[in-house]
Amino acid sequence: MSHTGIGARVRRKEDARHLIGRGRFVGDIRMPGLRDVAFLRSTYAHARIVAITRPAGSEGSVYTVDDLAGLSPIVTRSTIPGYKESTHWPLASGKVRFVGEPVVMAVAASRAEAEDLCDAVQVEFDPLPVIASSEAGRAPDAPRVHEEWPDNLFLESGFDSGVDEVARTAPVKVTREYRTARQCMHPMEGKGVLAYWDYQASQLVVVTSTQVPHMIRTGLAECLGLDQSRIRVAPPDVGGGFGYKCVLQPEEVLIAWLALTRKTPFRWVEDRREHLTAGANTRQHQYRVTAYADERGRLLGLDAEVMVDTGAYSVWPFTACLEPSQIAGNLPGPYDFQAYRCKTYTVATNKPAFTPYRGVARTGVCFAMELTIDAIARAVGREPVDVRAENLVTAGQMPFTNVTRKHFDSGDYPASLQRAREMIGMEAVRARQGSGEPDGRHIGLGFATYTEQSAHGTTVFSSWGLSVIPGYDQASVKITPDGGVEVRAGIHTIGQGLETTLAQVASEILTIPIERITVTLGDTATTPYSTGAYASRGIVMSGGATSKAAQTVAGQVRRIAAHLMKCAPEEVELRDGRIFAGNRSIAFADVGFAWYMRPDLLPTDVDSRGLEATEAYKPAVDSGVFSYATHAAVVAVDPETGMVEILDYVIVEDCGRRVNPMIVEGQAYGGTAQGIGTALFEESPYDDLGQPLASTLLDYLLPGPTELPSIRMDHFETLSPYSAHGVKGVGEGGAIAPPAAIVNAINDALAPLGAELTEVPATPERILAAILAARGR
Ligand code: MCN
Ligand code: SMO
Repeated sequence: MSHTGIGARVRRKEDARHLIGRGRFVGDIRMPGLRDVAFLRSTYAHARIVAITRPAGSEGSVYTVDDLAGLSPIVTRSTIPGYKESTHWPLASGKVRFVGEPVVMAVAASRAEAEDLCDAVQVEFDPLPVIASSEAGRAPDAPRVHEEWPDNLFLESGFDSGVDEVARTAPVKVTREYRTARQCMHPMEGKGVLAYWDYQASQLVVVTSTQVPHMIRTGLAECLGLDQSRIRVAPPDVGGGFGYKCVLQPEEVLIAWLALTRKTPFRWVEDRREHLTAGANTRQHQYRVTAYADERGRLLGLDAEVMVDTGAYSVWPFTACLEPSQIAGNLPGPYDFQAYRCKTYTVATNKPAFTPYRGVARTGVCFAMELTIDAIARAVGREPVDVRAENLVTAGQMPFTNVTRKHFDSGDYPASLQRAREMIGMEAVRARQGSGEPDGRHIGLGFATYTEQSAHGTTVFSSWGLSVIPGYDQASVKITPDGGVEVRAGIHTIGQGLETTLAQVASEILTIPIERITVTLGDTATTPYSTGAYASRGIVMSGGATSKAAQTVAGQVRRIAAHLMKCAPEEVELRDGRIFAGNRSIAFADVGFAWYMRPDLLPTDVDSRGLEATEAYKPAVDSGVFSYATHAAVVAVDPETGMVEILDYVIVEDCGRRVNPMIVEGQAYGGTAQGIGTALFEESPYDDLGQPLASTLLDYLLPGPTELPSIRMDHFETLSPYSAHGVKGVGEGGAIAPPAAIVNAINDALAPLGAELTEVPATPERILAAILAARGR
């Protein structure tokens, strides 16, 4: 029998339906009486709503905020002192705060008719001055995004272990300003939600494309004023989430409210334009970083000031401050230094709310830190890879607690850098640079090393001010009467492969092949509580809970099997999908039969739960486990056109024990593709009036196969001492390093011209501007 447990490179169970078009997404659902919803959205970034005029006879089809009887606004709380809450009415109340904010909701038999209804509504706006950037938001006399606030800051916060001493004494000082562009995330399936009233269960059923079904139920219950037991969140297939779908969306609240009050089914499915101009915004950071080092480039300290343009509203449940908190905590990266100060400003602006996106703050943090390491290397005249190697936390220091109390559990960071250096062939690249390119392009080499914290525990969430997120997870495992297995977990499958890998974990313990294991995820009515799929926590948390539940069930099986085979439970061994005692064996079905059909065959002290168990996994250490990787890129830059070509790209990653190596590779490839988008292409610019300038995929450039290099990959497997089976999360890692590795490579290529880039995406325009600026110096 083939091994389908941990480490097996098995094909994904979910692909069996997805590859033949049998996935079932919100948009696929057919239901009698289903009505579609469209939104009239604000065309102004900041304006008072003077009047809304509906077409005659549209009562019951066109809604404004005044019609939302019984609904409470989304208010995201935080325990961090000084944090300001935003009151987010799902339909604008009194004024609009960003272009794309829903003002009117229309329902009709089809989306097209609902859009026509929206077109027939007249809204009179009285424009207000617009806060279109972090700088504008922080200006002394800036108008207020939320008039009841004294300023435009959700929070002013940071970390300070003292840098004054090193600032005075350090021989090398490097200061840079970095910017990462505002972006959207573009899962293949946009956000979508369908809701209906289930008369039989007397429940509101919300079929929503989400990463966090159990949390969405809590959020909806708060807004609707309904008991959580009266709400069932039953997510269907989710065509990618990437962070966008781990927050409560206003549209989700509105569709649920419609279904609750009208008791008929309603649906909204985001279109691409809504995603680009009204949905999630992410990534935009601005840094001012001063690094202090010795003559060899050994880091002595870091002083940073960071602004994050978090848009108008604080997302539920993570708040607008998640990203800045993570920036302050993660900026020191995988490096060992003690003097650190980071001041963060979470600025409210007239833009859509800022949501987490694969990598969360760490993509920007890695960009700022890794470019700073290269800048130090240039300042001291050494190879960046050597300066990097000498600053990394070493294997001998593990477990290592850094300046911001991140507790790195295991791994060999310098070895991943060394391996990447070998794979990319650094010496050959340097030789090639020396001889020059026949086509006049410049070759450059760049590295980036990062850590990926996953499976954070409760105290980490509470340190970010979040009280609704327990840092643990549960899963259930059950043997069916015929000897198959059912796994249930409240985390959801969003494309990342958990339907397969949780089956693999159960298979590892019970030895039953995954073909006989069904995995049910996400539905709040049928799965135990989970906070959901985000922060690369799935395999550590839900995998850990599945492992524990499977072990409990294995014990139950052993007890019954021992009784049936007249031996001691310790003599019973589970192997190859059967149950052995010495050279005798019985099937799992025999044990199933005994428990379910023949109580007379059971031992008297049998576990009354039978052949099933729900167990919880709580991280052994609250700061979780840390994956890490080094990415290396070789690029060619054309100084005449500013065009960049990625000639080579390698990844050396370590996520502990790989449950499914093929899925891990897929995660790293996919994440890296998104990271390359951040590095070179993707940008949602806004003008001074807060108008989004990228409203189609002609303006917003997503990388496709032709833009992506073929990526070479190697893996280390340093088992975490803190997690079940030594696993560490990997879902976000790929997206963290590419902007840093690629721009370091671009800067290496531009070094002979004296030009340096400090902003992504590294568009031809920006590269040419950097070259021209260097010429002018
Ligand atoms: N895995 C493994 N062995 C490991 C680590 C992980 O086999 N040592 C597998 C897991 O079993 C799982 C996948 O890799 O199938 C990712 O696991 P994990 O890192 O635990 O992440 P989560 O399950 O919590 O998924 C969320 C994570 C995040 S936060 C984002 S953002 C992201 C990502 O996953 N969104 C994705 N990957 C995505 N992949 C797809 N296709 N779609 C998304 O929306
Ligand atoms: S951005 Mo991932 O959902 O943590």
